[in-house]
Amino acid sequence: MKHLIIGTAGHVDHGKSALIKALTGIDTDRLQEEKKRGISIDLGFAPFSLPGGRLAGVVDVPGHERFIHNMLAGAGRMDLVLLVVDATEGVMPQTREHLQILELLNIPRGIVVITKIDLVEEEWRELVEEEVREKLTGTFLEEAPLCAVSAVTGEGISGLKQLIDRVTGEIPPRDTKAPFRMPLDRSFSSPGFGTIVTGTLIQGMVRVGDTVEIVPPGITARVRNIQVHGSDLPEASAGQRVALNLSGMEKEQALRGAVACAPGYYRPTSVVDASVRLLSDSPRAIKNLDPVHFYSGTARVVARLLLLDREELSPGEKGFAQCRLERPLAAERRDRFIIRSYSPVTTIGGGIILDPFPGRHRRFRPSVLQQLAGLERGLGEDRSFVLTQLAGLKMSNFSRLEKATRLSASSLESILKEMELSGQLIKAGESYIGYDTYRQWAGLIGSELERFHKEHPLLSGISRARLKGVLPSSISPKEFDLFLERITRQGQVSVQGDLVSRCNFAPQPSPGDRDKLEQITGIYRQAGWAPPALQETLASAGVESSRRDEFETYLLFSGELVKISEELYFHRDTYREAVETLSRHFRSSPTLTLAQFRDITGSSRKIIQPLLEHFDRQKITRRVGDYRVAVNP
Ligand SMILES: Nc1nc2c(ncn2[C@@H]2O[C@H](COP(=O)(O)OP(=O)(O)O)[C@@H](O)[C@H]2O)c(=O)[nH]1
Ligand SMILES: [Mg+2]
Repeated sequence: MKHLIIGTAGHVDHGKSALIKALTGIDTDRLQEEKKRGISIDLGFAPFSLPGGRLAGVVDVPGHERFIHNMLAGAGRMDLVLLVVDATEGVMPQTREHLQILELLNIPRGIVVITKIDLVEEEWRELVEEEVREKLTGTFLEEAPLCAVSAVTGEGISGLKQLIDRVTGEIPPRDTKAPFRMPLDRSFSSPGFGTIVTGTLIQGMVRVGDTVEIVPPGITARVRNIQVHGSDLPEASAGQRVALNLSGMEKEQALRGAVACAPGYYRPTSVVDASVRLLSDSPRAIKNLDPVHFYSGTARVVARLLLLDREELSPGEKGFAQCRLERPLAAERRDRFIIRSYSPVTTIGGGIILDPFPGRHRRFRPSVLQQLAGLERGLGEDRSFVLTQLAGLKMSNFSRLEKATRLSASSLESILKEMELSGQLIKAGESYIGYDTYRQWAGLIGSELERFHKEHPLLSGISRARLKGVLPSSISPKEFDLFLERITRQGQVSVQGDLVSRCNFAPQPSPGDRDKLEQITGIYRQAGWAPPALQETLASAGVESSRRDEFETYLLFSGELVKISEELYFHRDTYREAVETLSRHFRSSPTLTLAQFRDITGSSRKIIQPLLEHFDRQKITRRVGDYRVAVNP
């Protein structure tokens, strides 16, 4: 079932409320004061059964300029607007202001309704229609259908109903799978029921028993009951006018301007980056940090605009601004807002939120402006937006991306899948990386490996921790491992335990290195049981100090030398001789003392003690008091 919201707009007394009464039978002027003064002050609501059988929610807005803030609270999320013009008066100031607001809020479609035709002659009516058409040229209603009616005689009303039915039939359904979101326009308490909040459900669904969060302030409450146009329902979905009976909160905790939403969906924000446009007939320019009234959803706050790309924003211009809000509100990328001058209060422009959680910016920073331009380009398109967010996060798992993009899990999932298939992003384990980041990182890793292998041709690889140092430090070791695993599959690198190398790399001593290596092993072979200190030997063979670790690693890795202790290295022949001597001894005797082994080998205590300790560590021997026994006789 598709639900939709129809709203009114137009100058005060042009017959909006009377029209809604003629269409729906409901008097939307519900406040006592409204009845007494005969004008609409606040929003009025009515259910509207369309001829085709669907039920629409109608939001009737006040026209009087003093109550534009109430009009704004209702106008935000209409599917269709009825722009009402009195046939006796034609287009008036609030007709124009409402039209500008509707345009800034990007209301998708409308019908122009000329009312009170019972009061004018046919000829006059045609003149008014012509005038209205002319004034709508260049606006979103330029091509809108136009209809003339009388709420008093009923003329034209049934034709208008048919027209509304036809136009709304073309409206695409709202996203009911997205997280629940409902800007509140009223809250009151009703004896015996507690707190009741009302609003237009703009996305998702809500069910009795759900926990919802009210932001701001960010408190949760349980939905005890749901009403849509006076009937109790078990659930409500996007496009409906909804009243929620909430348990666990006071009405003062849920004021107009707050949003009821799925818990955790919003964090209130008091700074947003936006693209801001001033109306070409705005009576004034905005200077940097000028205070303005800022209207978003049903919220209204005072904001100061930090103009990021110009000294001042002149009528007709568009620019980037960081809006610093006096009070926090719930905001989302793509939300439209209206700005009105601080005093006197008139509508001067509006904009689109590009980033609801920006960092602090300096003005005129090319990098900031570039980023905002990217966000703006991505507004109509979720894929590029996801990519921009991913580029900012570098590498991210699903839930972090979900938070950053505020897309519903289901739509994010399908976008990620599509982009993975088209190669725009790479999946590494459970993490996602934009393809550009991936390529950049793979390049960094590749050139680091080249550099390392060239500098240390004797080493079989670089340690993971050292290699990770070439990538941004924000990456966790786990993410780095996932990334490595992913590029390993690509066949560029290979990983052996802790060591990473270019694929198919094997240590390859240069002829010069080979000479030095032979010289060193020669010295050790000759020295036998009285080996020299390694560092000195390396130095005497001409190994520069920066490469001594590398030579040592290679000599040990290739098995030419065996490390007995930090200070003691044997040539492999001497080591084999030591192991053979040891096993020969144990064949004839179950125990061995240090002195015995020293005498058999003709070596010194300085050598034998570390050697036996080495055998203990290798689990070849085991120490028992003053002597040793074989672990595996
Ligand atoms: N004769 C006549 N009067 C109308 C018609 N529609 C509204 N009115 C009168 O115009 C006045 C303002 O109407 P209302 O609906 O309150 O205007 P709103 O401020 O736009 O909501 C009221 O006195 C209505 O009775 C109409 O079609 N014909
Ligand atoms: Mg009214």
